[in-house]
Amino acid sequence: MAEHIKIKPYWGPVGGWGSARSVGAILLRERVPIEGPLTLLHQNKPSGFECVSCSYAKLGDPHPLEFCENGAKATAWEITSKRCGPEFFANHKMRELEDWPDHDLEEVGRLTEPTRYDRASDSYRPIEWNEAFEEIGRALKSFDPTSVIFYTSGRASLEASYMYQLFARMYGSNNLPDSSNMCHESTSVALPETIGVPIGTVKIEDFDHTDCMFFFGQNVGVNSPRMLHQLQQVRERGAPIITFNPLRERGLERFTNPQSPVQMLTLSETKISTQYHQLNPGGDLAAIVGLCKALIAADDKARKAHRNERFLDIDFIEEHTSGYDAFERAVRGFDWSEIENCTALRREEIEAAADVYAHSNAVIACYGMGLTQHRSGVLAIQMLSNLLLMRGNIGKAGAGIFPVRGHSNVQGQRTVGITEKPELVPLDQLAKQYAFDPPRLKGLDTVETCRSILDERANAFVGLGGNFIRAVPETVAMEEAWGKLPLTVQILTKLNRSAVIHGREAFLLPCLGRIEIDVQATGKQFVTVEDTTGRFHASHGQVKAAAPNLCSEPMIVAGLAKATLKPNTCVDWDAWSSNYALVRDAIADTYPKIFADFNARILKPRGFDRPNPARERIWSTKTRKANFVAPDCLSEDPDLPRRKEDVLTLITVRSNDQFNTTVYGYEDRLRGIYGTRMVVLMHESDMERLGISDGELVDLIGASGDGIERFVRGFRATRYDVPPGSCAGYYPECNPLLPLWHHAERSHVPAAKSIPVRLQKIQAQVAA
Ligand SMILES: Nc1nc2c(c(=O)[nH]1)N[C@H]1C(S)=C(S)[C@@H](COP(=O)(O)OP(=O)(O)OC[C@H]3O[C@@H](n4cnc5c(=O)[nH]c(N)nc54)[C@H](O)[C@@H]3O)O[C@H]1N2
Ligand SMILES: Nc1nc2c(c(=O)[nH]1)N[C@H]1C(S)=C(S)[C@@H](COP(=O)(O)OP(=O)(O)OC[C@H]3O[C@@H](n4cnc5c(=O)[nH]c(N)nc54)[C@H](O)[C@@H]3O)O[C@H]1N2
Ligand SMILES: [Mo]
Repeated sequence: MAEHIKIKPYWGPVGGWGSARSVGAILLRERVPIEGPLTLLHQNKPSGFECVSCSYAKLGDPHPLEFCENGAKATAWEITSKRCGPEFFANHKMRELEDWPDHDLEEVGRLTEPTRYDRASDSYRPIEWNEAFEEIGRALKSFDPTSVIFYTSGRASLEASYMYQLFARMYGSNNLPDSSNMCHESTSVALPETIGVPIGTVKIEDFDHTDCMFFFGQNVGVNSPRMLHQLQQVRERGAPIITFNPLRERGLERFTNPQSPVQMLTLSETKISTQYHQLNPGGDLAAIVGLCKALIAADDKARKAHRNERFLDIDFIEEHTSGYDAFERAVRGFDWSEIENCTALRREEIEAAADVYAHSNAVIACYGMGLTQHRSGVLAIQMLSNLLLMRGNIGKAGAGIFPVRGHSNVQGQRTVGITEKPELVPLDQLAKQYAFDPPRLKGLDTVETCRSILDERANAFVGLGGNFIRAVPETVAMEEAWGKLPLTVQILTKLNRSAVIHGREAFLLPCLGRIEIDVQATGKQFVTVEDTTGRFHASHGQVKAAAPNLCSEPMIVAGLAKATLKPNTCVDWDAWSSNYALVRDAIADTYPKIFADFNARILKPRGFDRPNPARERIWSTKTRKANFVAPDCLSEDPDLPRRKEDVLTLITVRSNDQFNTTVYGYEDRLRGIYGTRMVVLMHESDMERLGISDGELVDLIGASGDGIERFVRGFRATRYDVPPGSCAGYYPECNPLLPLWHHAERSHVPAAKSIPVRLQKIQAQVAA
């Protein structure tokens, strides 16, 4: 439970002793002091397990300790010795647990038994695995398949994910939304149109050759800390790093490598960003247009002076791209005053960044949720692609576009068929391989799933991991509708809100985590994942299962499939779940170009790469070229011009002590916020203007203008270095403020980084 609130600026670096202390503390708290450190030695090693935290790449020649503070926390959280067994449920009603914070629910420990919701006692009661499968199968058979949702959170392995999508499709549904729909779906929509691949083009080796990096809205020190090692090397070579972010994130400023004895003992640190541009939330689209505009101006000047040095890569543009002229016209058409207005940056600042870009030969542009989670997120990513294409920065060593994905296998799940978009799946091949008629109708993505639940059209929700109702927008309405769902089935490791609030019939199916040893009838199994650079790796469990009665995810999917589907001689679910190599063979048959010889190639210590034509400058687009996209507006949000004076733009962020809805603790060390997550970070000029003092408790009221009342209460206003007119709060506590319709156009990613809100003083309400 949160206690002892302390808020003070943090001036230290990311990493360093603060990080080491934090890892030690969580290992003790989860009561894994001996096993923990030993397990950490196997993290991200060829014969070890893949970290269950972020999706960052794994090195071919790993450090002795290849993990970060947050990876260590994720490991401790999974291998905790705490348990949530039948005795816990016997003593707690769901009504009571509805008031528990996210941290406390997961902190109870690992679930140990399959359970079924019992209305009389308002709690979950143990059930035999087979009975659970039979009951769920019976219910699913009674529903229209298009009214059933099969959600996936991005942690499940390639094997479990492939089986799960096949199960859903054989059942008759393409309703396969996943966490990616709230995350990098904007990337998956933007990049195929510009460079012909749905993923980034950077490999870890590129860091050795890059001579400039950009960061747009990605908080590397918190969310992909292992990348700091590469950044440190980049900085040691003298290459600049330029950051655009509304918050001054410590993890993008300075780093002390906890694995460098010299840096630790001398308290020395590496400066990460050489330029830091604190722009308005959603100002990226305009900022990147500004960068392109400055580059065009520099090139005009060079041309007029008849200098040989051009700032555009004319040969590349002519040979490899389409649409440049229209793009250039559009960029020339925007005024600097409009760009300055949207970004809150001065023209000279943007020109300074453009100047570094213009003089660098190989540039990597990294980005994260700061770009994808806006109404115009897809266009902003396409602008970044434009910027890179102008100087041929795609398909050359040391250069490329680098979306840093979230969950450790979220990219891989798409690769093996987890998607609601049937056109992205080789349905004809599946039809042939398994002699069935796959559904062709488009399935529901996350936002559409929420709508179908709100409208009471959905009959069942099956979740392969994740914490759906806590992660999605419109929390209050969603929770109410969630309780009316005829059936909820959660395959999970720990108790969370999506289990506590439950459907009329509900089952919890606890599974093994990836760090655990998974022994099946044919022996010890390993699973596979794809990292954010498109490399596949094996992951070998290291510790004893948390409880004897847990099933692996493939076993659970097989159990559900057998109980639900008509027998099909082409799929032997039992054989698959007792030997995952057979699932890998099946994946290779479905996707031969990517996975041929899967079982042999995955044994290589560094894994193997997925083909990426854009890296070879082969453009799998309609034009067979890389496409420039002409921007038609600079605004992050089409509704913005109508906003009133007292409306602030709320950014929702992650702390250094959480993994998505999993809250490890209340120490956001890097932002200096301890003991509470109920804060709203504000600029002092807004505090003054609105008459709110530092530390005062306020309510946040949704201000999207759709007439629906949305609020969260009792947040501590905290003076912080955010751009005037914006404020920041934590995800998921702020999700009740996010309207379901407020999402990126085309990708449907909820615009969680630009939520219009008003602040209301609590005294004012009392007086009224
Ligand atoms: N430890 C840890 N690691 C994680 C996660 C975690 O919760 N904890 N989550 C995982 C997942 S699923 C994901 S998707 C990733 C998320 O990792 P990130 O992509 O880093 O996502 P966020 O932390 O939500 O926000 C990123 C940054 O965007 C900035 N930002 C906000 N709005 C804007 C904007 O308009 N423009 C710009 N330029 N910047 C903006 C914020 O200040 C913040 O620094 O991390 C993954 N890794
Ligand atoms: N406002 C706002 N909302 C956001 C975001 C934001 O930045 N702001 N970010 C969005 C993003 S990027 C994402 S990815 C989503 C995240 O949404 P989800 O992926 O749905 O949520 P998580 O919090 O990662 O899920 C945590 C749960 O997963 C279960 N779990 C953990 N490990 C395993 C495992 O090995 N197997 C199984 N089966 N279950 C396991 C545990 O029970 C745990 O409670 O949230 C989105 N929502
Ligand atoms: Mo994510």
